[in-house]
Amino acid sequence: MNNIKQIKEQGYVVIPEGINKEEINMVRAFYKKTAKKSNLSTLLPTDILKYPDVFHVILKDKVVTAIKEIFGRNFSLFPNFTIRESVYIPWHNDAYFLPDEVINPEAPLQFMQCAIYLQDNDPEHGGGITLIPFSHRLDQTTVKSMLDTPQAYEKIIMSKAGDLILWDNRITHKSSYPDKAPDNTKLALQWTVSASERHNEPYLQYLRDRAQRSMHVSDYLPKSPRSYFADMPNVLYPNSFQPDSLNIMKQQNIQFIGL
Ligand SMILES: O=C(O)CCC(=O)C(=O)O
Repeated sequence: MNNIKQIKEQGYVVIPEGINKEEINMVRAFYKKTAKKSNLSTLLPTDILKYPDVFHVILKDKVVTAIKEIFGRNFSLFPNFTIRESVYIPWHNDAYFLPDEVINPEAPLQFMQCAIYLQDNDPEHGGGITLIPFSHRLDQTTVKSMLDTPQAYEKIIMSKAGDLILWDNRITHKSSYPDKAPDNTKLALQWTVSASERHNEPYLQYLRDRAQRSMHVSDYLPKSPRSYFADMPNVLYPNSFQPDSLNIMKQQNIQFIGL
């Protein structure tokens, strides 16, 4: 199945080897150093921008080409790029706050969540994402009733370290929970891309609001990502971006939409 058909029908796509081993090690080393300095387990976007080798992973040709192919057009970035350590988030949906014309099951894809997990995923050790395929095309009442017996519908995405996973932000998903203690720290590089022309403002308002109040299951977890949301207004275009990053974004026609 091609990627366009796959995301339309199943709500997600896995692009194998989005990044290579060297890049995985580079991002892991950056996380370790930066998390130690900032004492945060969800890194700040402004810290990522200071280290273009890491930010440029998001701008890699292979990554950008896959996103453009799926959207069928150019896309925009929000200031919500981060690296997160060992988040384990229960079942949730990241689109229900958007207007009905974006989230209704017939609407075309407008927002995609992107994740590169820096370790393999498997049912024993976790390390990636589990989702309900096709749930982006179901109404909220149906999905809610499916969550009474999620084992009947869920799919553990058996991704390998460095794979790029893209999902329609209407899909219902959770972290893959480990049965056993993981071999190494679970890390993920995560960001959102938009092909929307009319609905970016409600998305941005949601990002602003999450700096002020708890609105998402992950806001209630012991390691709240509040400082990450509070940092987003500090990402200013073009001043927060390095000249190299601005050049790649220009060449790739990637627009940045700040708060
Ligand atoms: O990375 C994970 O474990 C879960 C990510 C997630 O649920 C999200 O980004 O909404």
